[in-house]
Amino acid sequence: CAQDYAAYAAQDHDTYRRLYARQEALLPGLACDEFIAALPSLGAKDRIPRFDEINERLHKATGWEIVAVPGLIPELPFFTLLANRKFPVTDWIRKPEEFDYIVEPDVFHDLFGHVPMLFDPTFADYVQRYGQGGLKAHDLGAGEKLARLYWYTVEFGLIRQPDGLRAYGAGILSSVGELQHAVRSNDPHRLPLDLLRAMRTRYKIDSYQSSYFVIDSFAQLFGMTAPDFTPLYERLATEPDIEAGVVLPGESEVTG
Ligand code: HBI
Ligand code: FE
Repeated sequence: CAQDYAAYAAQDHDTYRRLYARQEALLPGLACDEFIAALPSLGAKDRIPRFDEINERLHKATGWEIVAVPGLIPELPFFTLLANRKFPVTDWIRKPEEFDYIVEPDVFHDLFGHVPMLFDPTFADYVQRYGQGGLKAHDLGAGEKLARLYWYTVEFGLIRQPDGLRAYGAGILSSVGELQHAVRSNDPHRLPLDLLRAMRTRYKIDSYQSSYFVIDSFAQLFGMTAPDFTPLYERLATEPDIEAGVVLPGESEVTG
């Protein structure tokens, strides 16, 4: 669908402005450098930006564009959009009473959380390759396994920078509380990203994560996903799922 800009009430623009201001203040030392560098590319801070204004900049940067959707869409159209360098962005914003938390992604989660990272060429290539892999996974009935990889990278991924751990996942970057929890707290377990381990690991959608996976660079993330996943899916079919928060014997945690 197209973004119905006239449908936004003054209150909606004010909600966006308040969410943006609060979240932007939390980023230093917690959000990865690429995210902080790209955030201004969203344009307006004091109102919900026009998607076509963002698309002019985004398409120039990495050939991606955002498309308005009414909310979560089925797996197949989702993967198809990503494979074509189109990112679905929910076009409505949460109500003031949902200011601190909303389960389903709204325009703030999608724009503030996801879109800045799509300005990074390597990460943008990873997301397209993820979409292409999703189409294959869908045919193999492995969509749920691959959804976990999306969850533990695009939504809740951490990256190790020379100056320490930082967040690149949209679910962390668009959340007030989870930004500190994911990057600083001693409670969650942080493991080096391994494709099989991540795709075996279950996740919860309505609480802070108890497991996070850490990469060393977006080039590493892109490189890991080059091979065909079919042999991985075959192995996954024989290995039991792992509950979030569990560290298996012999696993070494990432400390930062
Ligand atoms: N739909 N709009 C939207 N945004 C998402 O992030 C999304 C989706 N549908 C499915 C989905 N994500 C995940 O299940 C993917 O991992 C498949
Ligand atoms: Fe998301």
